[in-house]
Amino acid sequence: MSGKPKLHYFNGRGRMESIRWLLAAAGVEFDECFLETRDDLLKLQESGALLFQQVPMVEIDGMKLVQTRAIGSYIAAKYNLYGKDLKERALIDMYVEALTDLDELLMHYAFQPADKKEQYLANTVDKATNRYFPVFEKVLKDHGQDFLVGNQFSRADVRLLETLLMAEECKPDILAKFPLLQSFKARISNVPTIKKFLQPGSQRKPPLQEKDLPKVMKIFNIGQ
Ligand code: GSN
Repeated sequence: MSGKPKLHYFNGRGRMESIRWLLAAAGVEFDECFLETRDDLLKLQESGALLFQQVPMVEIDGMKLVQTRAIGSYIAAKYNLYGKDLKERALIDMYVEALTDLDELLMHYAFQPADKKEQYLANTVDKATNRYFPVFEKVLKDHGQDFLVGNQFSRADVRLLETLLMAEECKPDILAKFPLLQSFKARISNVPTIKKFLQPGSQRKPPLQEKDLPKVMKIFNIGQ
């Protein structure tokens, strides 16, 4: 058996993308098993491999982990991306959860009906630039360090970079008023494992395309 973690999800970002980023940042190679049809999901459910009948699911260290947050916490702790003590961990958790909230807003943009897209994007950009980005800009300014927490690379840095890039996909100049986030982006993009993940041909997934929506919705029985 290969020692690599095996990721079970559809061939797109969704909830699994942050797990892909985390493993890549840790320099861990992984295999992926893609759900292509609803039948693939039903088979996986019937096999008993999914504790709550849901994906993401990651086979790692003899376990079948589900629940995105739990999976992320395990990987972050295992690969020393989770701070030096409980207080750093709490700070990292707060940052990661906030970025997850913003990510969800960004991710749901693709699912908006055509006539709601513009307003949805405006609201999301407003949240990003008035609620979330100023916090991270200030954190970097106040401590003057390269990383968000404890002067060492953590899952919070990985999550922030992932989110900054997603936000730029929605609005290319969204970081215009955040010089420290711009330099953070350049710096973290240059961490060797991340640099590799950002190159074409990696397991990083492209944004969900309109044309892929029906397939994903069918797999998960959304809106049926
Ligand atoms: O974060 C988590 O992993 C869980 N709290 C939620 C996982 C979840 O909702 N999975 C859906 C797919 S939507 N995107 O990941 C799922 O597996 N639905 C199948 C079903 O039969 O409920």
